[in-house]
Amino acid sequence: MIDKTIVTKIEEMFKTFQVLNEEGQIVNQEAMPALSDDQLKELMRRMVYTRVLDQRSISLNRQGRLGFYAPTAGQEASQLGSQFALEKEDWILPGYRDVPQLIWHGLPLHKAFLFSRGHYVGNQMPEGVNALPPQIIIAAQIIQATGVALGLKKRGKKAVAITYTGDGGSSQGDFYEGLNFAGAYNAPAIFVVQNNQFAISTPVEKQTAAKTIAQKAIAVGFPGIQVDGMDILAVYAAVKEARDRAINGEGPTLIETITYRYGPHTMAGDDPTRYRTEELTNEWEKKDPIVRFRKFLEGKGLWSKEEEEKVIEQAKEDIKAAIKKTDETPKQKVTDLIDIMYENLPYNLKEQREEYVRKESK
Ligand SMILES: Cc1ncc(C[n+]2csc(CCOP(=O)(O)OP(=O)(O)O)c2C)c(N)n1
Ligand SMILES: [Mg+2]
Repeated sequence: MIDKTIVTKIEEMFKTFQVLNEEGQIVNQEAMPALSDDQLKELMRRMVYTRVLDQRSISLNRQGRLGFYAPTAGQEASQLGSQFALEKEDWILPGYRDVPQLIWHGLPLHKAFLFSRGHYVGNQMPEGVNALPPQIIIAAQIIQATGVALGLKKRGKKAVAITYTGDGGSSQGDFYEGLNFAGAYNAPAIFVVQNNQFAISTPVEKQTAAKTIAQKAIAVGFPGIQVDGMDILAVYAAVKEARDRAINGEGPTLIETITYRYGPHTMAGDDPTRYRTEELTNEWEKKDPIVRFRKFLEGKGLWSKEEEEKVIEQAKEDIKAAIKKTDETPKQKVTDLIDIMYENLPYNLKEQREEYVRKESK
């Protein structure tokens, strides 16, 4: 009666999709995305730039010049390859670690720093930057992405909503609800689960009995794919196809990117050596997205040490200027928080506002 092999049969269908292997060789020519040399270089430029941003953000945090920060090193291919497949009109609903995608979608660097400091200006997207602020509540953005996608569909826009969560996020009720609703209403949504092997200290093996997270799409009636998340070409190709599907009315896609974060969960004080071995991290460093893409580009004569140096210098310069701008932004006041939340103030807040206007003018 109950076919016990059904699960393994389905799981066997979920093979990790790869285009570029660890040695920087194309292993799947058919799936090689049609990117120009300039676009390939741009992918590299963005990964190098983002790695520098991560290193600088960590030291700025340690100096007390930034606040909340979730390190991104290791996840560049997953984050930037997926964003590169989007168009300006697409909407991003990020999680707290997904600041790089926002930056390449148009969020100015100083605003990313203000977000880190908990300043409301960091959560205000400039006009034309289609994104929500990074979500801290795990997987809440999944439901919201389905809603945004349905809104785009209703308005007849040729655009998608893409959202990101982690392996841990895939255990939340919101995850299943959001996916199911998107499937039921054929929403133009892309759900990316960045499986970086851990939810803070919990390993993915403890997260679910399923062998892949990608297969969870089957239960809600749309396709899922597991992608080598250290391979920027594979991530790009998968998201590009998912986007094409979505805008052609073919509905949502679930994409699991297999990746790893080199750093701690956040800068708030977890110690990864207490839940991960050094050997494991070393293994993942061999899969590094920048190292393999550098090999690939060098093989094509498209990249040099000098070029990389230039990107690093540019990133450092931009970060310096952005931190200056962050410091120059007026401190947020209590009245700001009241003013940005309401169009019409309830009476009790009116009273509080008046009180704070008095205090702040002293
Ligand atoms: C609803 C909810 N529960 C718990 C937390 C605390 N929390 C913050 S990050 C995190 C782990 C998330 O891991 P994962 O989804 O794998 O994402 P990663 O941090 O690895 O990118 C938890 C439990 C939260 N922010 N929201
Ligand atoms: Mg995780």
